[in-house]
Order: sequence, then C-alpha cells, then structure tokens
Amino acid sequence: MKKIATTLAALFLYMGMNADAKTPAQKLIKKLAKWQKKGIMMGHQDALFYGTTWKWEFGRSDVKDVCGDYPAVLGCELGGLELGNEKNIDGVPFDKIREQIQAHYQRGGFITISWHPHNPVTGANAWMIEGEAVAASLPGGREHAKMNLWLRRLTDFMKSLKTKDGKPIAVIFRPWHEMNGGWFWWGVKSCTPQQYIQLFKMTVDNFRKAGLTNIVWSYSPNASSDDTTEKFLTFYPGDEYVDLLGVDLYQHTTQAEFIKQGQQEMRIMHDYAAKHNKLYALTEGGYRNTPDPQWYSSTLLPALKGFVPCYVLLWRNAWDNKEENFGPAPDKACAANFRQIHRERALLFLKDVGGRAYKND
Ligand code: BMA
Repeated sequence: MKKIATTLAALFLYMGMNADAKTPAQKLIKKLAKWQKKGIMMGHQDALFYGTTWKWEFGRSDVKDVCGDYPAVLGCELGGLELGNEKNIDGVPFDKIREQIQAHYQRGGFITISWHPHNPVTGANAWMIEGEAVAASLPGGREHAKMNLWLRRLTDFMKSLKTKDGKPIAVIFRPWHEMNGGWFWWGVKSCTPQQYIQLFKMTVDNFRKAGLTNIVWSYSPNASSDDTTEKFLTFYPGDEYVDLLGVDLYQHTTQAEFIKQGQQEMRIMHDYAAKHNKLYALTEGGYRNTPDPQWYSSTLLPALKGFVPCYVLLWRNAWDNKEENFGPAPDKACAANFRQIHRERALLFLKDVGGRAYKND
C-alpha cells in the first residue's frame, strides 16, 4: 500500500513538473539552460532602439554595426509605464519596445526587462529615495493601491507580449535591482531587507494572480567588493521567487578590481545556482565610454574566466547623453577589439542562438 502511495506521489510530482515545463516561462528557462551549456550570450541594453549616433532606426544596432550580428539578448526598460506614459524614461515609445521584442523573439533572441519606476510617495524618479516608499507600497501602506495599479499596468504590458500568431513571448524580468546600493528608493538606505523581500514577493504574487506564465524572475544586487554568499543573499526573496541570479558589475576603478569582483561574484552565483538549480548571469555591466580599447579581452572576459554565466548584458549606448555608453559602437576605440572577440567566438550572438528563425528573417 505504502509503495503504491509512494509511486503515485512520484507520478503526480512528475506530472506536476511536466505541467510546469509547459508554461512559456518554464520553456524559456529550459532554453536558457541549454544555451548556458554552450557558452555566454552577448546582450546589450536598448540595442534595437538607439545607439551613440542614431535613434529609432528599427533593424539597426550598434553591436550589429560593429560586428555584423545582433546581440543574442535584448535588454529593455519599462520605467514610466507605471504612470501610464507612452514613452519610457529614456524616451522610447512602449509600442516600439513591444514591436522590437516581438521582432527579436521571432529571430530567435532572448529578452530581459528592467524597470526604474518612479517613487510612489514623492512622484519623483527612481533615484529620489525619500519618503520610505517601500513601506508605503506594501499592504497597509498609504500607496499600496497605487502600487497595485502600477503593477497592473506592467502585467497588462507583459500580457501583450505575443508572437504574430498570438503565442505569449516569455521574458526575463528583473525588477527592484541593485537594492544593496543606496541610490534607488527600494535600496538599502530606504528599507529593511524584510521590507524589500515583501516588495519582491508581492510583485511576483501580483503577476501570478494576473495569470502570467511568461515571466522568468531575476534577482540582481550590485556587485560589492567584499561580497560573500551570505551578503549576496541578504535581500533574496527565496527560491520560489527567483529563477535567475544576477549581478550588476561596472568598472569604476581599476581593471584588476573589476576582474577580482567578477571572479568573486561568478563563484558565488555559480555555486548557489548549481545547488539550487538556478540560472545565473551578469545582468548589467560595462565600463563607461570604454576608455580601454582592449577592454573586452583585457578585462571583461578575464572577469568571467572559468565560468559560464547565461549571458552578459552591456548597458545602453544612450542617444541623449554622450557620457552614457557601455557597449561597442563603430566610432569607439573599442570597436576593433569587439570585432576580435566576435571573430574568436568568445560570446554567443544572435546568429549562434537564433538558428533557423534568424536565417528566415
Ligand atoms: C540608468 C541610466 C539612466 C537610464 C536608466 C534606465 O542606469 O542609464 O540614464 O535612464 O538606466 O535605462
């Protein structure tokens, strides 16, 4: 009898797991895990919307202008959507974001989405940390209803991500990032880890209640120089709420420091991910203006050496700020080195992962 019960339990568990594997998010996780076995995908924030010298030329990308191929991972930003705006905080229209997500997905690419929402208490931008806005956003808080409305605007957008024939497009969503820094209203200076965890869980639960099955959840603190697993997990909402571990790592000081931090964060994420069956990635990074022309070979790749994160996402090449560029561009001194690492196949690009979908585009 006991044996039958055990067999049945195992069967139901198996069926349950298989049922899970049928959601678009579960399929995306599987696909990401598959590619992670083959190499590190190259990603670029806002790659398809603008570059250092152009904007709104759809089909173009600075990465493509440099090496002839698109990044495998497209990063998009939803800040401003919570207010019901038509354009995000960097001036990109949300309907163009939706359209380019679809185009990138149809070519076989992957999508990750960040969100720098306004401060729900003061109405100022994400970097204005006053007002204890996390506490106010939680159940019982005075802006809880507003946060629910904001999350609904996001879930509506996520629901609208569909292929031409109406199938949901799964994306990696990375809200409430860099919480261990003090620069966002959801950061360490403005809430306790417990409050942060409540905010993260509330967000996930809200999406789940809205019936969304196309979200792969990412947790991504900022890299810190003396990081440990315990520190990395200070704000971690739990394995049921996170699929992909990430870290945001920029070069602010020396090359040696970047490499050291990269190795340290990769080790922490790799070990936790292996034990807990998670993906991991360098969810944001770069070196502002890339002053080292050899940066990709001299610094980025050595920082990752020995590890295979799922992807590395270079931050945006802003169209509206000359000092805000982190990816390659044809007129930048680092272009030749980027072409070289592309030639050497140090990272995976869209042609590598897109397969037939890309060739038919
Ligand atoms: C930040 C900066 C800002 C931008 C925001 C959202 O890191 O690049 O200029 O508005 O990301 O893209």
